[in-house]
Amino acid sequence: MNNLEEGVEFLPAMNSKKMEKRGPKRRVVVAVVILVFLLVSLVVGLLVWHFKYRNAAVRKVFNGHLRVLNWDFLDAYENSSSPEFIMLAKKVKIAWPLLPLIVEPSCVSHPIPAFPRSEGSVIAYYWSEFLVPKYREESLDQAMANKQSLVQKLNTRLRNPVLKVESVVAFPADPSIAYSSRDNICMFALHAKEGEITTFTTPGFPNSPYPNNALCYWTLRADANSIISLTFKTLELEPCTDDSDYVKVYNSLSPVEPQALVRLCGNYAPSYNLTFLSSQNVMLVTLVTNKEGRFPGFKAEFFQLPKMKVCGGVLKGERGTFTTPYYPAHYPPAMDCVWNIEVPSRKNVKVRFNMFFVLEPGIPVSSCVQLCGTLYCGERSQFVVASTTNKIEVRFHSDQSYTDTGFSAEYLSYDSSDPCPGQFTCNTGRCIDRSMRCDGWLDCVDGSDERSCTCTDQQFKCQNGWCKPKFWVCDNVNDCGDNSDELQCSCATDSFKCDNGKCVPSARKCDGKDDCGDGSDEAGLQTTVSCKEYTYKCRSGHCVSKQNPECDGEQDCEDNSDEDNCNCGIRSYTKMSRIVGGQNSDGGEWPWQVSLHVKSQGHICGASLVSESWLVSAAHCFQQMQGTSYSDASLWTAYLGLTDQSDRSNANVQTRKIKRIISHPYFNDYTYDYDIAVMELQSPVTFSSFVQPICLPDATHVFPVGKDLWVTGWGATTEGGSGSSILQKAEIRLINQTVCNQLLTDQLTPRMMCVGILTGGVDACQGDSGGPLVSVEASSRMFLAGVVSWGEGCAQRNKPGVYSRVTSLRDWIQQQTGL
Ligand SMILES: *[C@@H]1O[C@H](CO)[C@@H](O)[C@H](O)[C@H]1NC(C)=O
Ligand SMILES: *[C@@H]1O[C@H](CO)[C@@H](O)[C@H](O)[C@H]1NC(C)=O
Ligand SMILES: *[C@@H]1O[C@H](CO)[C@@H](O)[C@H](O)[C@H]1NC(C)=O
Ligand SMILES: [Ca+2]
Ligand SMILES: [Ca+2]
Ligand SMILES: [Ca+2]
Repeated sequence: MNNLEEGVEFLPAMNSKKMEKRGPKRRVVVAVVILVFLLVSLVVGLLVWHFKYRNAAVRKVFNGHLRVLNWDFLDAYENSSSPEFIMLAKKVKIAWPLLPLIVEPSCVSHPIPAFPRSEGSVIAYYWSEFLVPKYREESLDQAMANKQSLVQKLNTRLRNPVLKVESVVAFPADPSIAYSSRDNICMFALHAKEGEITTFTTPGFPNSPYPNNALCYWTLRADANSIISLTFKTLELEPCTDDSDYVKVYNSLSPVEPQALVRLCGNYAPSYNLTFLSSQNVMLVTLVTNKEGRFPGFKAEFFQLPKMKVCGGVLKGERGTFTTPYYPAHYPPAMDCVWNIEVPSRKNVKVRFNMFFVLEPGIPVSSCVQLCGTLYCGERSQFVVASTTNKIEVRFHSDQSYTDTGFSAEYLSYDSSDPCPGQFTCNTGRCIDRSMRCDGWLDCVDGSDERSCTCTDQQFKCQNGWCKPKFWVCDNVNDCGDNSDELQCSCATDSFKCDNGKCVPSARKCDGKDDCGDGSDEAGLQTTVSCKEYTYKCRSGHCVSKQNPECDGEQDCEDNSDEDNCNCGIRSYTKMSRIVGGQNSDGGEWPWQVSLHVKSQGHICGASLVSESWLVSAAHCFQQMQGTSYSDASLWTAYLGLTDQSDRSNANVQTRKIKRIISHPYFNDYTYDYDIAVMELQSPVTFSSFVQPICLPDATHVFPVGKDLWVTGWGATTEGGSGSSILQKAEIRLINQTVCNQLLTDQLTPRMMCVGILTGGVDACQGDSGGPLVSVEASSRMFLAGVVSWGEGCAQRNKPGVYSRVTSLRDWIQQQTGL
């Protein structure tokens, strides 16, 4: 009880200088900061309850605010020892005890300061605790949720007519804050200074990790009629799990879930937008940490902005753009915007959303965009909404909690008789390239580009009439929708399908003999088995039957050698930017990607970093061509940590000369068989968030047909062709070797593998010769599955791409590099 007064505090909404300017007549908005404990109550009832129900008591914590009318602000309220402050604090405390339920004034003291909201009134933020008998818990929840009756109860209780309470809001407190006991509590109160940026950090940042078992608060305030823009410049917390450390930001001074803006954990790539806007002149930032871990924490800055008067507006003309407020920052909560768009009267109008992120984590979507009577919510790829008149209205609503980065849109006028000149018009109004019609991919969201098609030689006709590229037949993925592309490949009912596609009688499964030829009918039986070509061999020489045991986080070999040397295949950033859009990669997203330059020719090939000193690339990059011997190591420079080819002097980029290049001696420049090479760097690289090695799979590693893989590159090939300045990525899928070999008229060797582009939206070449094809395995660790080899250099829509199969070339890589 003795720390009670510490929890009560009154603060002005704005600094006093500003108030003077406004003149004495103007009613001043006052910030009152109150921590109310429900101490004062009906003492008799309290005692009775104490004896009767103590053991069955439930502790309930509520946060909220109440608005007090007709109260003038005094400078003395800034000082919690002043008599004026103490008097007001008493009045508010007398006003507050709501229900005769309180038993124990147990002072859990996390003072949650408060703030002003509107002209002529004072808003007090409070934190109160109740101990209620279990059977009254529900009625307490109901009472607290009923705003009307709270106000009534409060006003009848008030003896002093000067204090008139207009509204009361109560929310159950955030459980992880209210019901935890933590050793380290820290509190900081900050007020934005006009025209200045205020910086704050976690305790110890950046020299020491933030404290464990801690609860920290930063209350951020700005002048009345302002809002706050908060940006985390760096943020590195414990990786996200259910009970990991987190930072939570509230659009309030109370840590209550209905006003939470975001929960942050892990670490974020520098391009991830971590700017958040409030809807009022306050914000609360909390840090909640668990018992262990050593992580740097965050550095944040904030400043005040004038509150936006109107959102939306009238937009006229042939075309134009508009975005959610403060895009690409996280839009403020509780916003309503309306854009009325009008194009010249002879034309029709359509709106194209290029970026659309209106997502609320784990909660039914309530922040939405309304167009032509339809609601659009969540996270969407580019889409178009067309109107059949020259007008369209776009409405945007954001609710009280969890905001996102919003949308960026453009409107265009179009001719109703020819909405897509030279292109195909989807029934939704979107324009797509003519070549996308009947190509087996849904390019129109409604699939209208794939209706009424005649299948070509290269396509498979599904039973439901769709045409699909033949290479999606027998890849264990239902592409037709009716599974007809997979039916002819399944085994008879009493037989087992091996990983290599062979069918063996079910009785032969687990009989100790390898009937499939790849061991898949015997996999998972015993842990230690006799060694075969397809079994993983531990360093001790023992073999295990488990498929792909390397670096999966489980000890499979007795000597744990399957989990040695696993410092690979993991990105440093757990959250990548979503706003760069399209197929552009984010910095640090593919830290093993290498760009190989030749003096005066620029970027020629890609490669993958597999250790501090070794790269894996394609042998065909190092041939004799046009009088240049590309096998000469001194011609080449390797760029690591590079994302943008035009930004090679970026501090995250490491440059290395090449010591030697070893191409596979069996490389055949006619068939491209054995298209692999390794390169040793002059000096080792330093691993960082932008430079990390990819895992090399064991020779026995299985990448199943139908698996999703990623290919990355700047889109250049040795054959030339225009690339992209930003590193591109594409998700592709492994194709059945038999099917692919038929399509490519028997050109495949066992050192090759086939992939096809997975999604309809990708139409440009994404990979570079020599560049990586990676597979995401257990616990998001990535393995090098292939090296871009031939087939137009990379995967294209209607043609499979051919890659060197790393597992078949693994032993050679080991011999050359020792890895
Ligand atoms: C706060 O008020 C008390 C009591 O009036 C006074 O002693 C103290 O000096 C004041 N503090 C400040 C910082 O003005
Ligand atoms: C985030 O959005 C804000 C506001 O538009 C912008 O100033 C900032 O540069 C963005 N940050 C990043 C990393 O894109
Ligand atoms: C590949 O396709 C053939 C049919 O063309 C099928 O028999 C085989 O099982 C498939 N392979 C795999 C691994 O699914
Ligand atoms: Ca299509
Ligand atoms: Ca399929
Ligand atoms: Ca393992």
